[in-house]
Amino acid sequence: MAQSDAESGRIVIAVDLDYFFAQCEEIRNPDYKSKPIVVCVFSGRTETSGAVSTANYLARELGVKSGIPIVNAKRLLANHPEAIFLPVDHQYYETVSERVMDIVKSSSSGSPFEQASIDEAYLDVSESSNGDFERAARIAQDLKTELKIAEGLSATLGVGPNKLIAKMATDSKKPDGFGLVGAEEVRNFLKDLPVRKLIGIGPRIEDKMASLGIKTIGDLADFDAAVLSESFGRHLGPQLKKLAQGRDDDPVTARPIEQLSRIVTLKEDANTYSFQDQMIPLARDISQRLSTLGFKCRSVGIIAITTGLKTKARGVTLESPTDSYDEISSIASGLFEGLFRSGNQRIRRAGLRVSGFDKETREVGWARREEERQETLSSFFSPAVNPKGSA
Ligand code: TTP
Ligand code: MG
Repeated sequence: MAQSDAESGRIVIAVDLDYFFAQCEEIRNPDYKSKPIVVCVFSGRTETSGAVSTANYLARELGVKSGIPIVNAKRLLANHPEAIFLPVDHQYYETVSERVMDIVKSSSSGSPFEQASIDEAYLDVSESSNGDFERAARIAQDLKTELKIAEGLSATLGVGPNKLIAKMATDSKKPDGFGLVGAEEVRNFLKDLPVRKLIGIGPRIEDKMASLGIKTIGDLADFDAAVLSESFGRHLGPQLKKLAQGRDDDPVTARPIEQLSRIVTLKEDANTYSFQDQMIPLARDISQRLSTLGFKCRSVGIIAITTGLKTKARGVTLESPTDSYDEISSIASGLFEGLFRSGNQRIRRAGLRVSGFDKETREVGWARREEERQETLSSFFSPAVNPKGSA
């Protein structure tokens, strides 16, 4: 039989930054702190078409949340002329995220670290805390303080016997909070929560659960396994029951970085390579990041998104790997010039991408889930580009 979490003695810390994109905007402009801030993915069709990416807690108190149409958010904030609507600035949030993740990673020397999204990470501190939840709590509290001092950012942290419980402890204390659920407290912590609060249960599963009379996570944990398998399938049924019992053996896994990319919206649409000045900071940033990571890349590519929202990607493979700004920059220039020579293109967004990191350095790298991060940024690439593909 599998070991229970109490027996395995695992301790995991979950970190999730509060209202991340909106908080980044507040750091850049402290006047925003006293106002409702709504960060938007404008689709460009009309002035208000698109969806809310996130909002600060002042705006959330007035009903604004991730995913709602911008027009609805405007309606909710109609009586708040001080409210500010801003477009997403991924480039900036990525840079803040990278600094935050470096702090998280180094907060517990050598502990397994996993970045789960742009603003979310896990540390397995079983060893560094010597299996002691109080010590783990101190590591987490110190990290929370450090993020505040170093970056001015508020985060919520959770400690638990696995990733699921650490994450749910975090969710229960948002924002600017700290939650600890010891291995022996898992059942009590979960039992009265609505099933919807269990990570992985969305509205559809919730409805089906309701039709079976399952309202709380405790109901699900005790529910007949055979009926669950019949209703949700032989894989999902038992999995849901296991999660409801607070059991999760998913390890905190460092994942290698496969690629790094940066992209910007051009000051003006371009049909020649007239935006070299806007590519300079991107190339600098990538070169700096490569050198911080101790990486060199074998492939350098460009990404261009046309005014018709088509994505064009081009790239070259180098004989000897590089992290040099000059080299990346001049390759990118050549690729953009070639792109414009090859046809009549009108470009709205442009970016650089490097990949093909040396195997050796990749394995010992900072284990950033770069691809997944990019995928969470829904508007970063159009679906036409496969971020895993070579440029
Ligand atoms: P979350 O951590 O889910 O949300 P959050 O940080 O804004 O708020 P909190 O953690 O305090 O509840 O997501 C991180 C960022 O991802 C978020 O700031 C913006 C982006 N995001 C979207 O663009 N669309 C979405 O639907 C969600 C949920 C997040
Ligand atoms: Mg967050």
